[in-house]
Amino acid sequence: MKKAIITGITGQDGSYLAEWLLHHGYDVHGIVRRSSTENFERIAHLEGRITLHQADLLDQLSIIDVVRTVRPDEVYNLAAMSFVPTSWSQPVLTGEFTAMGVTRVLEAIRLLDRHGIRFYQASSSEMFGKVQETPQRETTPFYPRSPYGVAKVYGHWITVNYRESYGMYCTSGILFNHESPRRGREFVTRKVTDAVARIKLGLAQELRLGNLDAKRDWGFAGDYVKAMWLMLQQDNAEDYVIATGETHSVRDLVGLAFATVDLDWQKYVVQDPALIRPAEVDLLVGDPGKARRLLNWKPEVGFAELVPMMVKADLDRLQNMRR
Ligand code: NDP
Ligand code: GDR
Repeated sequence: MKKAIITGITGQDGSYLAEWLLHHGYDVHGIVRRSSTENFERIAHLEGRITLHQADLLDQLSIIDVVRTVRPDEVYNLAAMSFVPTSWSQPVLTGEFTAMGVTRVLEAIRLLDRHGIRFYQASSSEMFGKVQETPQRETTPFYPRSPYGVAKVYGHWITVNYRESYGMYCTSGILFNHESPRRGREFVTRKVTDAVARIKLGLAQELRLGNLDAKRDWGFAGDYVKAMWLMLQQDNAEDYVIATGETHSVRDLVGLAFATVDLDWQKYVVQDPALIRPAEVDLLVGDPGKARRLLNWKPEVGFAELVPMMVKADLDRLQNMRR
């Protein structure tokens, strides 16, 4: 039985990846950080089927300890400070988690079993930032626009460097935005679908947003975790762009979400200058051609299904809470 460690198992992607690995017969271990209030909502349904270990990306020895205890075949490094606006208010901490945290996990693997453990790094389309080419592919130069994006560029290159320096099986998945009903409510898709459901049920009157013109390549998290796993099942470790190849504006997203419940978005959306970012990523659209060719991966859920799926999930959740 293969063993895997997932850092960030309590996050959106961690929960879907844990399900996917269990489905493939893995012994699944997750790293969780100590907190006075447990935050295991996304993995509650997996209780008894996964093993959790306390460790922190800020603490080198705690990571070494978990890797030594579990002796995994694969490590998926999904833990990060992942919300872009917070990276301006906490740039140092973001660098510690999102950049240096990667080195700490790689060092644990290098020390304990550099040729036996395969490593996946959660890189991001935010690294393309002020895009130098459209669509963005594996060879497109990076130009990050936030402390988060800068930290992810470090994480990407240190992953490439450990592959090249030590011959370790290290891959970096450059994933474009991916969403689901389990997405954190601060991210724009979920913020919108949650607000649409509240407005529809009479629980809220307006939705405050920032830049409506930004464009993103939005996919479904359940599809994207399959690509992470596929990247670790190849003969050679390589880096891949994972995207749908389609882009939509925040305005399109809002229009579709409100239309799903037969409401006119213009009556409810208020633009709030406080939500405009110091530097914006205007347009992202990925070219998933390499992943299609080498991994035989393609997304199953498109934008037109994703947004109504999320609106419906929020409506169901809020209605159940009222019962
Ligand atoms: P989430 O924000 O939902 O989850 C982040 C996870 O990281 C949580 O489990 C969190 O734990 C954990 N974490 C944060 N800091 C630490 C730490 N110091 N030690 C241990 N664990 C920590 O992110 P997603 O699931 O959406 O994303 C997963 C990864 O993929 C992230 O690295 C993100 O940057 C990257 N990514 C995401 C994309 C997306 O569109 N979703 C696109 C491209 C990249 P806790 O519950 O304790 O907060
Ligand atoms: P992003 O996702 O920054 O792309 O990072 P987010 O959903 O936060 O923003 C997408 C775009 O929407 C615009 N926007 C708003 N965003 C938020 N959060 N809230 C608002 O009210 C709002 N109004 C407009 C933003 O300006 C932006 O242009 C996500 C994260 O998951 C990262 O961890 C990941 O690496 C990238 O996706 C790929």
